[in-house]
Amino acid sequence: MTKTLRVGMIGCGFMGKAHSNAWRQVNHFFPELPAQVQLTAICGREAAAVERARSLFGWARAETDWRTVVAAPDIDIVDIGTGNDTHCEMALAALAAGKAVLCEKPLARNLAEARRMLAAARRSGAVHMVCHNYRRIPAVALARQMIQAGELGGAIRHFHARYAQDWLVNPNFPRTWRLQKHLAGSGAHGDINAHIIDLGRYLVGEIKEVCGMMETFIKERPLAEPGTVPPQAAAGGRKGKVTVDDAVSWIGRFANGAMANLEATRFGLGRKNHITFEINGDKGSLYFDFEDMNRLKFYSANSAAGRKGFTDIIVTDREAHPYMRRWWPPGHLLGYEHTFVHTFADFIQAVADRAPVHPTFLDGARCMAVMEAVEESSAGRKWVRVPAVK
Ligand code: SOE
Repeated sequence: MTKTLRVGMIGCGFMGKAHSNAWRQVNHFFPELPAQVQLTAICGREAAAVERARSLFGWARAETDWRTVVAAPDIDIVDIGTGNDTHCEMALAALAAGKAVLCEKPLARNLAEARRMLAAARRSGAVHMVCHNYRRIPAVALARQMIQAGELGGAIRHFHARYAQDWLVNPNFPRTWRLQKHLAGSGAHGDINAHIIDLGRYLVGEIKEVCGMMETFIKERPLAEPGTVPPQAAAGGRKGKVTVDDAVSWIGRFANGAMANLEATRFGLGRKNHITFEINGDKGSLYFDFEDMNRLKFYSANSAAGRKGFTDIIVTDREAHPYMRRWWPPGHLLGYEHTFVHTFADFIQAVADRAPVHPTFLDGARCMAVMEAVEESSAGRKWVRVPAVK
């Protein structure tokens, strides 16, 4: 008999929408999953907004107190898609109640919180995962397979990545929670650098030491009018201090000797959600650009003389490419929303099997350890070793 897994989702903003869509689609496109998902409860602070999200996305009930969701006997999975200041408290409560937990990135505001979450996850024995959805872009999953199979050679030399957005270029963009350290933990660093650090760890390995620089270009912004979507400046023209970074650049060394070179910015004018990476090995290279996410570019040193150059792999082959047999005939492209469907499919399988699923809270905490080392490096203008997280 197919099992039922009942989901309680906390958060009904951008991630609430992306996650709701994936929970609704996952059983249709992954019919062999051993469990059927039920969209049991969606939770948000504001009753009218959460009720709107409930009816729009097809959840059975709307809640305004996350503690009710976490404690509910008819919930098996708690999905946390709220602001970063709430992740730790919610995950600890959900794990203590024996629920499986899927948590948005960054796992927490800082390494201390992430370590507490990891310890709680281990104590509970429940399945836990951080929602680094970009790992499950078919082209990225293929890149990992190719690296593991040695197609880039025996040694990786470089991981070069950039995540650029531009939504903060306007100095009148208001100071939302994402721009306040006590709520967000950090700025571009935790929000988007966390994604490319995660990709670096996934594709190349652990990062050993770092040297970074962080910048806040606009130090004060208009206060935000609470509850406005998109965020509006409050009347009265008062300003508040921005306490997180706008941009971060850093270099580092992986434990396997590869060099890292990463940049994350909310000031990449013209760049909306620009994620690129290039990986150079001693026998081949890969290049990926999220704005062309169905394509992976591959250079092989083994190509015949006179035929060398980057070739385009269109990652839509049902037989050869990760996740693609669930979707369309070759050449029919996937988008951003599919990355969540893939993530949730693997999560559901793991919950049904009671097996670990990457990226775990250990991955989330190790990512956070790299982030804290970059912050320490930037503040002290020095190289810093990444603290061990076991
Ligand atoms: C905002 O910068 C944001 O929504 C991030 O929070 C997501 O993680 C990223 O994938 C898209 O941009």
